[in-house]
Amino acid sequence: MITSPKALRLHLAVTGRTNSGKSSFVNYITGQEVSITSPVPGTTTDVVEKAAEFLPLGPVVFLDTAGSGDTSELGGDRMKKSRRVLDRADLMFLVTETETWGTLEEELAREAQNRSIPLIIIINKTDITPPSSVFIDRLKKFSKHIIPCSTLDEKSRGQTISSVKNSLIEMAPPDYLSPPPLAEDLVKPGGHAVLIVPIDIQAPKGRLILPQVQTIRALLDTGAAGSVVKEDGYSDLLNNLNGTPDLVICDSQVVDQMIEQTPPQIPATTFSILFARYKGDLSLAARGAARIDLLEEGDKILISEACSHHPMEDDIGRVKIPRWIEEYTGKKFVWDVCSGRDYPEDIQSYQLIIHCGGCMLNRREMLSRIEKAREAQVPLTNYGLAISKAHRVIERVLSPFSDALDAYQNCLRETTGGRKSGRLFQDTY
Ligand SMILES: Nc1nc2c(ncn2[C@@H]2O[C@H](COP(=O)(O)OP(=O)(O)OP(=O)(O)O)[C@@H](O)[C@H]2O)c(=O)[nH]1
Ligand SMILES: [Mg+2]
Repeated sequence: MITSPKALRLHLAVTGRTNSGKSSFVNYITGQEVSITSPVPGTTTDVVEKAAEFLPLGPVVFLDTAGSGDTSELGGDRMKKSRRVLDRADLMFLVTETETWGTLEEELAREAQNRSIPLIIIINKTDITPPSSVFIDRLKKFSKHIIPCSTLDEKSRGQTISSVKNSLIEMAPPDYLSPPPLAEDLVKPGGHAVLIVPIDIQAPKGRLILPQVQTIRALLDTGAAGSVVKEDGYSDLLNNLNGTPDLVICDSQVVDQMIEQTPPQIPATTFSILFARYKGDLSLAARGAARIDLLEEGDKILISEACSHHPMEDDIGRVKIPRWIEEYTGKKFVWDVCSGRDYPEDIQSYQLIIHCGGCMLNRREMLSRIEKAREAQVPLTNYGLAISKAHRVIERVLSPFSDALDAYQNCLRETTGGRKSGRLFQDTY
């Protein structure tokens, strides 16, 4: 993602009074000493760009500006340059110290408002003076996103980064959150994909489920063809095809059977894995799946299902996934299920979250769930990956996605030697 074209990065302007800690804030959040900081006001004399990758959100670039309120000779010019930065800002951080909020900050906040640039206020240097509730209340009329921070406090860094990310997920423009391709990059115009769709008791009457419909639509939009077949007709279909398909996509529940019948040179994956990428972050989910090998007897696992359907006999989330994971690991776990909108607030007691494809969630909500898991330090994977892992075919179904496959294999390498700390997350990230 570091190679993402600049235009696709979310541009984050960092403004505020000189010496408020703008450059320190950028360094603190990105973890890299790029912007020069110093106690001399007016240190940053030009706009310093710092590209970073904000998982699960995507690529961003911080635009660290020269401080406002600079009384040195060149200050006026610098201020103009800094203001010009707002022409390309998708979002603005206004860095202030406690109780130093004045005309200058109000002007900057108003400028953001006039230009419809979403604003996040960072109250920095809380180690010197923690903000009073009166002060915070005063700022609320400018933004509901107010984040206190001290860039000297290494212990709180993770928490501050999470708060920043949560605000970004909430405020980023919708086109930035527009999803990566579903299958359009895997099947080119004129290409052909085979879709394996079991019609069992869980299949709704008279229709197909959303991931299947959306995948067919994506193929049509690309100008590719799709053949849809039940699992028991797959082998015959393959034999009768002229040539080989560009991709085979199956329902996760028949993934073992699909892989058995698919020659190794044909790229193959599952609907759920396509959705892990489309709605969230496939590499992160792949790393989460690698952590299944580190689970220990009695660990708590959360199954999270975005839609609330009536649980059926042999339900995928409630029965099949727990059974397959326990068979694969040879261990027993404590399983909880949440469904619909009620993603639990308190997820810290879990060692792993297995999320559905999220076809009923928008990307913003899925990303925010992923971020919550990261904040609580719980690895997260998805149905398709967990099932493929349990059936020992995960590398095969990840092979169309080289980044995610690398992420999985690297993570797996780190797992050899077993769990090192009490919590799985520590070993994961
Ligand atoms: N105590 C304390 N000092 C801080 C904090 N953040 C930054 N500083 C210090 O404040 C001074 C200014 O920090 P910079 O990051 O250079 O501030 P800036 O806003 O980029 O300044 P200009 O580029 O000159 O406008 C430096 O001496 C920092 O070490 C903090 O959270 N707490
Ligand atoms: Mg600076």
